[in-house]
Amino acid sequence: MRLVGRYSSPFVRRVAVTLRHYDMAYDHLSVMPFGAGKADVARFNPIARVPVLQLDDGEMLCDSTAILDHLDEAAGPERALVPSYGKARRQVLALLAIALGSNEKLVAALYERHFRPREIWHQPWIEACEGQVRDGYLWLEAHFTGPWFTGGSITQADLTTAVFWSFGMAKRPGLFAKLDCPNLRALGERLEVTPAFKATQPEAEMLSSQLADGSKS
Ligand SMILES: N[C@@H](CCC(=O)N[C@@H](CS)C(=O)NCC(=O)O)C(=O)O
Repeated sequence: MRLVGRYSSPFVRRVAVTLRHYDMAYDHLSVMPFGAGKADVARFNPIARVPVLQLDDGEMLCDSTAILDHLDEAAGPERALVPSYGKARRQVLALLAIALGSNEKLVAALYERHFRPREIWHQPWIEACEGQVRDGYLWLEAHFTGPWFTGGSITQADLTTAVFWSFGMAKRPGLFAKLDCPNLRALGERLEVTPAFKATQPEAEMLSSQLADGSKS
């Protein structure tokens, strides 16, 4: 298998930590879907987005949720990080919907800062997106059971939220440091020291330096 995309993308990284959690071997093609890398990514995905997982027979899976669904199936129902059916499945999917939505709103606000000249940043849009980010993480915090999100077993809600939390702390430390989310902070710290997370540290990337000025507050 070949994973396309850089670990600096939280969507790519949640796939990578899951592959490692399942002990599934993969090659990593570390390319960015912007600038010079865009044409490389378009070889794997017609709309040049990451992540893509290319299977050994050449089949391409696009979008982290579709990729993780395949990995769960390959891992089998006993090990799957999203339970196969029933209330347990709905519970994990409900948590993932809010984690994914919150991260997408964070990315939308980051893109506003990155892709538009500072003079025409639309501050009300940035604030609306970041308000949704805040509400999403506070909801997740309130729904954390412990020791893992849904109780005694680790699920995809844990891996994904930890990846997204670290991404938010790196990109918008001013916003994330103010969030009253001790459970999510502890979850992130706990998982970041595991082999799967250590082996998938985000690369330094161009967006960081270009965003740094406006995104630290
Ligand atoms: N829903 C997608 C989101 C993937 C996504 O937003 N990827 C970003 C990198 S973090 C990307 O490829 N951006 C380039 C673009 O949207 O043109 C997933 O879960 O995989």
